[in-house]
Amino acid sequence: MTSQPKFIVVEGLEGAGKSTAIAFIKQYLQQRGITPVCTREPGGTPLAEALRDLVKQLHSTEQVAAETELLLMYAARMQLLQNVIRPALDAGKWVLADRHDMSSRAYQGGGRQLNEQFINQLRQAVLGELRPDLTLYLDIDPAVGLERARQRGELDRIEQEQLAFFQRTRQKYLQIAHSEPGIAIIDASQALAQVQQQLKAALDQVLTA
Ligand code: T5A
Repeated sequence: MTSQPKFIVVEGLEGAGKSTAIAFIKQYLQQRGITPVCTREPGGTPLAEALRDLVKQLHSTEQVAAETELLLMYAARMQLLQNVIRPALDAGKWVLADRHDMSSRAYQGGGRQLNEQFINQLRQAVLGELRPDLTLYLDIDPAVGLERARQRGELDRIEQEQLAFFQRTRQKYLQIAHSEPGIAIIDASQALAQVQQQLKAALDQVLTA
């Protein structure tokens, strides 16, 4: 088993099962003597959590510009990177992240159709060369995912978007997953046991790398 710390990210649309997957992965790693530092985005520090509240709440008196939304995501990400993710990796700890940069590329790049060059400039400024060792992308039909999310309670500002927004977001997720290394596509429409089998297979690759 490797002693190198790894940065593992779980991605996907609302209701894809990210929280459920994170709980499983955490336990799977702990059984192998690894206690990961768990993060979520946007959020994970007091300031970044405040930005999360701002970005998720409905603003009845003004429209949130897509560029503003993107900048808030990267502001929260910078704060989390500086205060949690980089220090953890530098200290030799594993990091298990509920969403990261791929979310901005998919939601703001795909869903909101923001300029890719603008996003890439922000990525470079905020992330530099940092990339996850493994991204587990939980792929789900947005209609199925949103129905799961709806059953859990009230939908937030982004969750209230039209289905077409989530279809564009999914397309961008898939486009990135098919064209870049280190991304495992997990069929999240399957029953939990099958999803966990897929997660194990992908994790075992980094555990033995
Ligand atoms: N955002 C975020 C951006 O636009 N840009 C960015 O850069 C970033 C970082 C964040 C919001 O911000 C946006 C995206 C989001 O809109 P969030 O709370 O982090 O919000 O993300 P959500 O996707 O809203 O989280 P959810 O809790 O809705 O989804 P999960 O975590 O994917 O799903 P989970 O595990 O809670 O499961 C949902 C339900 O499905 C069941 C679970 O038991 C649960 O009831 N379930 C299954 N049912 C059947 N079969 C399975 N295989 C199942 N797996 C789970």
